[in-house]
Amino acid sequence: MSRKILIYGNPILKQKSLPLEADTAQLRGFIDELAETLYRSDEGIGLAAPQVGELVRALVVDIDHISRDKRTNPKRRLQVFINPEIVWESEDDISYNEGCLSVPGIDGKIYRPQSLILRFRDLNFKEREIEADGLLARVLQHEIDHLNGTLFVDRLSFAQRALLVGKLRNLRHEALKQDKNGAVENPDAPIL
Ligand code: QAP
Ligand code: CO
Repeated sequence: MSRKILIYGNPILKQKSLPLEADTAQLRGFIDELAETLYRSDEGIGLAAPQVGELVRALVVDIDHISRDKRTNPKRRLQVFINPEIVWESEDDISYNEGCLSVPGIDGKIYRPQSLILRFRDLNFKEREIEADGLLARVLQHEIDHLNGTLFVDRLSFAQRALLVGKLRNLRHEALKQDKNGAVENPDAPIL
């Protein structure tokens, strides 16, 4: 079953997620739902648990999901990361244009380290470590931000954000419509 993706303005996206304790049947079921939600999106390459309303430290990535031609190459390349921790990052910050399924229609240039070493658990709860750079390192940092309640728009400069105020306000109204009984923040509160 695919889940509803929470939109900018929903306060769940600002909360910190909790570590997962063990490999359980529920965890596998949930990761399947997270993956299905990512693949349903057609335009997503990464999705973190809080984006579907679960405040747990899990995320899924498929960095070729958008670029792959599904007719000639239908094979999915899903990567699952549970309780991810960045144990090393490079000193060099590079800029990259980021987007987010929870902030549809908006993108922005963000500086982040080019490469990193990540420690995490796989679906069997086995501890693993990978070195990542390029797009994978970028998406991992973006998704780990979600686990800590940070969105890429929170990392934009004041001037960059000022240009997006109108669009962000519209998204916040969408979040309110999406979650009528939920505690969505006041959609008319100032954004800057
Ligand atoms: C994170 O984001 C990411 O605005 C994953 O209208 C992406 O998959 C990190 C998406 C790029 C770094 C670089 C965005 C879909 C998907 C949109 C996504 C949209 C539809 C974003
Ligand atoms: Co995102």
